Amino acid sequence: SHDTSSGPSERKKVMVIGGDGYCGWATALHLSNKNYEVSIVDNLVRRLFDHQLGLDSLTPISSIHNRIRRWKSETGKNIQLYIGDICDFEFLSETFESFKPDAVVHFGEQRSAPYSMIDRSRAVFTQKNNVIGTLNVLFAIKEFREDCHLVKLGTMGEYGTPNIDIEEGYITITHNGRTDTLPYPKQASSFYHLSKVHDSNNIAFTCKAWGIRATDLNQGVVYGVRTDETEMHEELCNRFDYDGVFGTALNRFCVQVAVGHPLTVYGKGGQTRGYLDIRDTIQCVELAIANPAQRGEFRVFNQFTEQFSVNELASLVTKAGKKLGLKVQTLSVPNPRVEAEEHYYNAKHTKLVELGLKPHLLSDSLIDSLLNFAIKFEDRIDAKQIMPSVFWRKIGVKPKTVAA
Ligand code: NAD
Ligand code: USQ
Repeated sequence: SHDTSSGPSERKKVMVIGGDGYCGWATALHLSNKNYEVSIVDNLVRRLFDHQLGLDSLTPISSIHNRIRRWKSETGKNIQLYIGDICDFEFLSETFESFKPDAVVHFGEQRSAPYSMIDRSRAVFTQKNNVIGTLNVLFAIKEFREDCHLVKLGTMGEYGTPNIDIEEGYITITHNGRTDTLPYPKQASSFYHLSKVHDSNNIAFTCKAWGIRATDLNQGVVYGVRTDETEMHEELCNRFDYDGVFGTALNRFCVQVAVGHPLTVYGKGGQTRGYLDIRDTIQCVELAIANPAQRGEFRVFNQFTEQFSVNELASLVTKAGKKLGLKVQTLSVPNPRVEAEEHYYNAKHTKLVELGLKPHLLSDSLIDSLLNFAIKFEDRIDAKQIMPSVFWRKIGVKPKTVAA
């Protein structure tokens, strides 16, 4: 329906929780550029993990305060900033009462599978942070903004790798002659991925019980770094993780090629996942916000554009590296994780396309530009951080400390 009442002073208000992170920063700027009224909520814990583990982003990143000041001076647009922990309900309540969001995009979780498998205390932190944070957001919506749309970042990893096609959230099953549409079975394979399953269950329940409107974006692995907004100025540059704890497959491979490190294929390399360009992350989130779920509806979208095995990614990066005259080798690393290394994988991903997603598919040119990007920051690469340092089978209760 056409809403004639909303003039420029009644822009849709979007609260981006986790807006200082990789996906959140790019999304916050994009929505602000698209004339949404944006606030960022973040406790900066991601920057603390780097300090504690001795890691750093490939790209130099400015403080959140300088980022927001720079955005204002480049575009004239304001982003409101709330620094705090969403697990603190009093803090979260104040942000809701002050900002009054029409939509909340929730990126604010501990998102690394290896981090959640370091030791007992990190496993417990991950599930406490993620599950309680999301519960608090649900309570805040119920208490202060019951019409607010929750757009929650989930993960394709909630489904695991079943030997049948993966549907978008629900599957229709006929059992003993009766038929029902049920939540798709979840088989997560780290304490992190499991935290997302627990979140999904809590969200689904509150949609039913309280009439919350929610969209769970089961996102695949994100790659890339530049977006139209982050490239406006070097102080707006996004973070780019390549280390064995926070770095994800394709981004890591590009950095490995840049420093002449062999590509770290874990195990047999047949592990297949859905992948997407960070420019599509921001597009998908915008589409979800522009087309909100109904009251009481728990919508699930599978958010990725193409699927690749680790071996396929390694060969694409090898080809691109050779084109640039680089020597590329592949190393078969004993798999630090417990996961299927050869399996069937066919996941549906049509709902976002139906809403208008125009995917940026992985092309030679993108890998070329990512490689050149990694080469540009070669001096900042710490090769010691590349090999995996967390092993699923070795997790113990003893706190694992990082020695200098
Ligand atoms: P990130 O770690 O770069 O960003 C997360 C941000 O949330 C950080 O800035 C962190 O400080 C903040 N945060 C964490 N806990 C918080 C809390 N309790 N209170 C306030 N702020 C908090 O992660 P990302 O790569 O941008 O991922 C964002 C979301 O997208 C996550 O939920 C992740 O599970 C999901 N996701 C990411 C990928 C990927 O490949 N990066 C893929 C699929 C899904
Ligand atoms: N892998 C390698 N070599 C590497 C790094 C990874 O072979 O150097 C393999 C892993 O074993 C795994 C696959 O590549 O089979 C993907 O691993 P990843 O580290 O790129 O991604 P993952 O741990 O699944 O987590 C990332 C994000 C997480 C998000 C998830 C989406 O960190 O927040 O939820 O991607 S998904 O994979 O769809 O669950």
